[in-house]
Amino acid sequence: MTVTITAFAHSPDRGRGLARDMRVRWALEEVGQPYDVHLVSFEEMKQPAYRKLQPFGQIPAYLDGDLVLFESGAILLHIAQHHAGLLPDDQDARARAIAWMFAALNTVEPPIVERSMAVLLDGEKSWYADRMPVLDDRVHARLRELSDRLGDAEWLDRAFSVGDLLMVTVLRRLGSSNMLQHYPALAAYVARGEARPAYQRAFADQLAVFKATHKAADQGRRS
Ligand code: GTB
Repeated sequence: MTVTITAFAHSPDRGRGLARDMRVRWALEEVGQPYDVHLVSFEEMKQPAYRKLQPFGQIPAYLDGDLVLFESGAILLHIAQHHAGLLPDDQDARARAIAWMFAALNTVEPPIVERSMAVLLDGEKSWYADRMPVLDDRVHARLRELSDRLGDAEWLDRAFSVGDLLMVTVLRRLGSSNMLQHYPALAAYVARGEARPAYQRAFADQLAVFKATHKAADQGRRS
């Protein structure tokens, strides 16, 4: 059965691999599971037919035979549980890797997303200048704590796991802010994730989508 995931037909990240299909692509590449990608427009994402796959009208969704899944964390856990390579065999280590997934999604991602949404949408608001230092501080607090915990280790709990995969994709969202520069251990951690061949393949694939759709739009404008 072919696995299919959904992704933006026109990603607002312009090929930087910041949208949440990237983490699913990366996980599928890590475990060697081939997959198809169904590209969806913003309009299609909000239609009832798409909401049957993803109730909130978002990407990514994941389809494998009769199984339809949404929420990138649940999709990653499913992939990791059904293939070797992303979760340790030892039960305690497995539980800790899953705890790092939750930490990435519930503890580290929210302040990062809140800050990036403010940068993206609220620059003109009267309260923006007062609000940003608060949002910056919340992100810095998490980065400091994560960096302290990582120390000089390569990965969060010995061997690379789906917890690291998720955490790296969450930290990448800070890319253009330069905040990671204050935490050399975290910057090196992200670079180690990005250097993995599976990451490179996933990144190239999502970039190819951006280039193809960008080129088609350019040709449309010229004709
Ligand atoms: N909790 C869900 C999950 O983890 O799967 C969240 C899914 C989600 O937020 N999807 C976003 C989406 O579909 C795309 S990834 N948004 C459309 C909508 O809600 O209408 C978030 C994202 C979007 C853009 C950038 N960017 O431009 O850099 C980065 C990340």
